Amino acid sequence: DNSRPSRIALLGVPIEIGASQAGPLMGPDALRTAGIARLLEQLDFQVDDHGNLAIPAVVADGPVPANTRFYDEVKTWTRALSERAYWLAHSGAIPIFMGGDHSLSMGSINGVARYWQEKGRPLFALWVDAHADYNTPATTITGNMHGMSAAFLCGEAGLDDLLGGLPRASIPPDQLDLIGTRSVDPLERKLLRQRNVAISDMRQIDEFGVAVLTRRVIERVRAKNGVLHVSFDVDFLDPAVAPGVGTTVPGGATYREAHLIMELLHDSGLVRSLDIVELNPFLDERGRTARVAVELIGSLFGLQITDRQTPSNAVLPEM
Ligand code: 5AB
Ligand code: MN
Ligand code: MN
Ligand code: MN
Repeated sequence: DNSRPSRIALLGVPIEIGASQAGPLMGPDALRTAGIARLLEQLDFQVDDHGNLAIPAVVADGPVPANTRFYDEVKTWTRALSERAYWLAHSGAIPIFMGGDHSLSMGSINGVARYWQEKGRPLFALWVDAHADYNTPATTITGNMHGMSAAFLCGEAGLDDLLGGLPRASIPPDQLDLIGTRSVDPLERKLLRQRNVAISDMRQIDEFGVAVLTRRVIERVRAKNGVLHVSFDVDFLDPAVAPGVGTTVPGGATYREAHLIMELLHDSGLVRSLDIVELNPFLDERGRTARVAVELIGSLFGLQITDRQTPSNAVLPEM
């Protein structure tokens, strides 16, 4: 059914070994301090904060692919989070996974995808990020696994053992949409081309605006009666707006562009889960980036400038 869930489940995922710089570990608490739960409650959601995910002791119990840093650690997080994400989705709440670095999406989206697979509704993922995160062990330059999560999600080879015995629900590359892209590695770019992944890069945002590009995504999800997972990497934003990230890339989205994407996604009624990742409070300036992230989540969940319905070109509310 299409009725919008009224409950939100917050889960902190303090993983940072997937990134190159320490700090994302503090992300979940910075989002809490910036008032994420309070804001969502004001928007009439029942909010349950499930605290931070903890993992069992990391054991080196299998083959480690070349060019993967902290593989066994990421594997342990991925398995624990996939299981947890599955059950949170199953509970009927909208899970928000508070990172932590972007390698957490290997677990979060996998678990959520398993749930929707059982429900028979296709899951689409919108990757809001300066980067494509479509590296594999064969294409990566750095070996950092936060640059591999979208590729893992689409079933690319090279990380097959990451989930062990857990079911691997992959989404086909044509159900992945990248937006905000402006930094892609050479071999990664080739792979994206081969898979024909839809990319709304910064050049397209400049030319067409985020509204047109976001509606295109929404229409695609609707056409297949799908649901949408949003994977929001804070480095999507311009570093002037969001300095608290480890991998800043110039030429990012403005504050309003980011809000408009969130507002349109809210109006679509299609979003059923969210990652908010790569916030690095250690690099932030007086909590600015954490605050911006929480404000954007507000827009994604219905915070409006006025209480009037936006007319004209807007996506029609779901029936
Ligand atoms: B992020 C880079 N492509 O693979 C790599 O912040 C950067 O989750 C990845 O988007 C950035 O290491 C990962 C150079
Ligand atoms: Mn990312
Ligand atoms: Mn990024
Ligand atoms: Mn990053």
